[in-house]
Amino acid sequence: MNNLFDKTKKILSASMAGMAVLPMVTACGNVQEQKGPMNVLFIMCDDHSYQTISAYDSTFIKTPNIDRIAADGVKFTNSFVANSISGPSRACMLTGKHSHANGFTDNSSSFDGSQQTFPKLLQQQGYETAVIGKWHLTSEPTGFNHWDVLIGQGDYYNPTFICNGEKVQREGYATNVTTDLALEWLENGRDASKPFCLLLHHKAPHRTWMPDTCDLELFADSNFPMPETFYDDYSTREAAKVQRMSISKDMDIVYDLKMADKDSTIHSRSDLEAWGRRMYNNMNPDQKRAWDAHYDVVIEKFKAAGLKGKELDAWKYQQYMRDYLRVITSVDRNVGRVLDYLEEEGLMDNTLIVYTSDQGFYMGEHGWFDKRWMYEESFRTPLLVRLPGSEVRGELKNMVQNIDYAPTFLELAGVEVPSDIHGCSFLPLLKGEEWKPNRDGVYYHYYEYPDEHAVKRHLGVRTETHKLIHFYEDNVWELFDLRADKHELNNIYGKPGTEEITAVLKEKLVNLQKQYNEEEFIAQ
Ligand code: SGN
Ligand code: CA
Repeated sequence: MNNLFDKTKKILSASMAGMAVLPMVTACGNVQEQKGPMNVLFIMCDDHSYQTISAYDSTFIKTPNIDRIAADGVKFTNSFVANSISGPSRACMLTGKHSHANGFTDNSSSFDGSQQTFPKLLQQQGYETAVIGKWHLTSEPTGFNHWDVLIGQGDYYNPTFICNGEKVQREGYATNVTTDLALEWLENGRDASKPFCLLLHHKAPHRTWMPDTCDLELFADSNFPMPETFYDDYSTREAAKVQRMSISKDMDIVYDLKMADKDSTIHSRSDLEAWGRRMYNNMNPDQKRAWDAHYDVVIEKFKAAGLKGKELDAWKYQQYMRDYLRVITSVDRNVGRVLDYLEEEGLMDNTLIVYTSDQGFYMGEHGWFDKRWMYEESFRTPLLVRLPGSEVRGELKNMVQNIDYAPTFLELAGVEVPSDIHGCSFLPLLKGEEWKPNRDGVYYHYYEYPDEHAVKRHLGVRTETHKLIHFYEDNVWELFDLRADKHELNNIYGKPGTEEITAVLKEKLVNLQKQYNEEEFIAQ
């Protein structure tokens, strides 16, 4: 570890090199000038629902380490994505632009790495930049001094990374390995005379929610409350009737729920069953032993129970939740390791810490797993931010979006935000100042149909009170009054009395499309 003297030297040399002078909020709300550049630690998980972060909701799990970020900072309760799926969401974050403008509209796209991104702009400002963990943008990362990323979705066990162009397979569990790599880069990899921007992006808790061996017994006796919308009949929502992300119908017993029995008497959808059995084969003998010690017992009980119908649904839900929460436990523990490191190294006072997910996720609401929809559970994403020096605490209700991260980081670093960026810096909110976003409502566009979960393409606008969605290929509209119908069960589009609000929302939608130059999709 570096000693304090070395650190003082580093900070001095950086500020003498003419780095940004950052504002700092005092206890009485005044802004003080703090010398020296602010580091950025941008932690992101894949598919981490706000329902499973105790800073938001402690129904399911306690996440004491992730909550540390909120305790010394803020939690956004209306934080949204622009396109609720991995690659597109990441491209929106990197560029600060909606999908049609950054070109990465669905997971089959390849990111044009020659375009402007916030890591590149920070790098030009003298930052040392790195991305470690999930990348999922197909092309090689650009704008990073160091990159060590999983291939595609990456594996939970013994994953292969591409480290600055070289393939490396690493033994261990992905969340631990990714954290080890991040700590190693912070400690020995970076040029410590420069401020850093580290994108620490976990694969977890993405499907198939494989826990670390040390967490397998957690929650074994827990029974989680099934959401009240689990048996939603989608009676007012046409697109929701044809999706394929139902826990009851589409969640696979062998692949998703790990019932890969050794004598192969349990069968599921043939391709998924084969994958489910293959995932196990990727483990080393110790990992397999720990896995078997847990799942073999669950498998035998499952076989003996012979469950059907609603009993089987309930079992699937519990099994899904247990594995998902075990994976979150590992994420939380590893977030704690990083925070401890920053504390030990005296970096807490000079590092902006962000915790988020590439989108929200269904924990059985509407009967679903997965994401993609503009409905709240997947459109909304967790966002916890700790800005050193700021006294602002608690909940921020302003509607922010993942296109806002890039301009926020740029403003923090003293970089002029390029005018072609769609997002809007929310740094003023973090400092307790007035925030005037450059938009009237939040715009959304999802493109990946049919793909494996059959969610129709749609776009829409959300205000603080309403949401208007257009499934434009079928010309089907949905309108929700979010105050009266928080679960979005009652589509009131076309109902008497909604003419005025519909017209207002359509105008907002068209205006946003014009603002973002997405004219080919102008709503009818
Ligand atoms: C994989 C998953 C899907 C998931 C997509 C997108 N199937 O294809 O369930 O919706 O990723 O997720 S799996 O069998 O490969 O697990 S994303 O968040 O990475 O975009
Ligand atoms: Ca994701």
